[in-house]
Amino acid sequence: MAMDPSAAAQAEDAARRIEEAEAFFRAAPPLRDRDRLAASLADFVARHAAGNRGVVCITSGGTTVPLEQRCVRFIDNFSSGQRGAASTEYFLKAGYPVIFIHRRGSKQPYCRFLPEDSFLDLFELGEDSEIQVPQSHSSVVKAAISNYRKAIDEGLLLKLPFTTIFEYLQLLQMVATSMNCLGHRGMFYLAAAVSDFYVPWESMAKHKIQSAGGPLNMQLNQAPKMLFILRKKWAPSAFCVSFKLETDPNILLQKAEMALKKYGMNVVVANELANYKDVVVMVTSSGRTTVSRSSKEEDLEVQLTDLLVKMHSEHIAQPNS
Ligand code: PAZ
Repeated sequence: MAMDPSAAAQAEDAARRIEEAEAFFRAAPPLRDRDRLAASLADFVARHAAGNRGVVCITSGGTTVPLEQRCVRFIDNFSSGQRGAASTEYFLKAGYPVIFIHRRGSKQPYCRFLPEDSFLDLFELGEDSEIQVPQSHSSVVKAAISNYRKAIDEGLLLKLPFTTIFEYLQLLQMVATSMNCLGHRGMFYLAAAVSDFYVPWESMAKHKIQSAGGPLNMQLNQAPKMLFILRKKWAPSAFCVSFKLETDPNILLQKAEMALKKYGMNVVVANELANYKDVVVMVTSSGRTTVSRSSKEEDLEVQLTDLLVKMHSEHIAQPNS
């Protein structure tokens, strides 16, 4: 029987995207420590596969795009990891085990309120040179230590670091294929800011690019759209939440709707650079929900994660809806 032409075009498009993704992975420099990371991931997923709770993979922070194989220079983006780190805390609070794929050096769960530029201000030397935490910081430090230790000791938090786009996408593939066994109980919360463009490893300069040759002309390739592969191949039953950031408010919602349909996401969280900490719009197939920060003291992620936990419970309860 002949295939409907639009279904044939879709199948062709899917095959092309999958081939592009596979070519990306074949050419990428191998992930350092892959076996050790894979073993801790397999152990984490196996432990939580036995329960009946959801498990969430959160991605956080920006990917770099190296310009040289022995990298001196790279392209980066603004993402601080604040959203991913805050959301990790709230998902843990809601009882979710969390796999936290994060940019090295970005914001970390429970450390968001510790001073960064004057870390040593957290400590002082006592009379016998013992280290003390001044009274003014002690409650923040105690809360950070106890919440973090609890998450680690109870085996609820697995942290996987990346720097480059190559590491990020390999980790995402590894986590998504491992989480596939969780079916509808798996959730992806993809808050990382992933570069749309990159220099393929095989065409990248090996050594530091020299300035003697005059101005630098460089062509960047488009990064393969891994959301599509995540949904189609790696973890088709999972609950997928992606984020869309724009600077132009006139195109934001339209782009979010497009991502929802094109990549088969359950939710696309649309945010604008000018106010992304204060307001986001959750776009789903049944409409749009605006989520705003209720006060300067409360993280927007409190409400956002709360709504997503409810939607994920429905996804688990009614897998075919
Ligand atoms: O990491 P952060 O808290 O500084 O920023 C979060 C964010 C704006 C990067 C995130 O909400 C987001 O929109 N991520 C996806 C960006 C994109 O690729 O469109």
